[in-house]
Amino acid sequence: PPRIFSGIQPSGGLTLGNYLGALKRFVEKQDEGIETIYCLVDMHAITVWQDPAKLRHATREAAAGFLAAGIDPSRSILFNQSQVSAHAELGWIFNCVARMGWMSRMTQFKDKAGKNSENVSLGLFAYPSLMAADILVYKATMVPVGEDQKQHLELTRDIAIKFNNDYGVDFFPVVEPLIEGAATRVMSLRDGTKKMSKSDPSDQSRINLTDDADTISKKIRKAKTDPEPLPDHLDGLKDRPEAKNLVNIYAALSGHSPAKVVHDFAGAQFGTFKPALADLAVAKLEPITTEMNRLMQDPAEIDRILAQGAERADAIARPILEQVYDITGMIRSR
Ligand code: AQP
Repeated sequence: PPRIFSGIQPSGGLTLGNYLGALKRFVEKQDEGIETIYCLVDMHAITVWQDPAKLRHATREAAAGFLAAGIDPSRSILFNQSQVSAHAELGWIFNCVARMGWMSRMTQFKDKAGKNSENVSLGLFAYPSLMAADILVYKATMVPVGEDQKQHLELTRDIAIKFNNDYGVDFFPVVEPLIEGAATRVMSLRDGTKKMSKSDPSDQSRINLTDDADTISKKIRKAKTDPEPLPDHLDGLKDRPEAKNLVNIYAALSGHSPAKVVHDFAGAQFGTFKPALADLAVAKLEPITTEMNRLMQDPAEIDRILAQGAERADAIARPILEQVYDITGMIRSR
């Protein structure tokens, strides 16, 4: 049977990009009845320095976001990565399987390191190898992610294949990325060529799941656009990244296809389309924000849910890791 794994970094508040590209789809997969394991990858978050108090807060807030969006901890396993040490243990083994050259070709590393690659953490460089461990320590076969994670998932496949070859086993499965829907790549509201990101210095560039209705509306009304009205066909969005982005967001929030959205708003000016989008965004996001705020009143309850999830995750991961230790020749008797 298929098993789904995916994660989100608690490196700041969740954005509309994380919600539409990942979280909303995590809930859909859970509701399809597939076995789903979802992780707040706090060990990935510290590949870039995080203030400890903020990391703790962001981890609980992300957990609240998952629960508010519809993750049911009795059907999905929801936990934070550092509580299941099998991730780090398999991550080390994969550091010894993956090649330096593979990692140096990762575009996310190049983007995040910029010109200063001598001075970023070793963890940032090895990030995809820990990500491969996150997935394969459960032998998960399907990974719902946004478009930006495609290259990392290809590397996960390469690591699984090389491990199997190096040790002459047929142990790790080949992982399939699930990159689906109208919003696999939500763009910045200030620049239609840049991904919407939690770590963008401009708060105006993104919608946060913690934003109130007024803030969401203002950000959408102020979003960068071009002066043309909406076209009557999808082809008319080519070379109009900002317009295309708003149409895709509308489509993903409404559950309609981008083609239908363009059809419904053909010829409309942004003065009409933006308020409609703002109303839709508020209608869809406000209940989630309200529920998140309610859940954040009781952090001990969130910690309890994460601890329970960690126990269930560990029960799946530990036996798989023990087999890996055996395959690689580690003596495990005590
Ligand atoms: N803009 C986006 N559009 C669609 N999907 C997105 N995802 C992130 N941004 C978008 C998806 O969200 C999941 C979790 O991402 P992550 O937190 O692990 O890391 P990220 O991709 O690096 O996200 P951010 O927001 O850009 O974080 P920072 O700024 O810390 O790097 C993934 O499935 C991702 O595809």
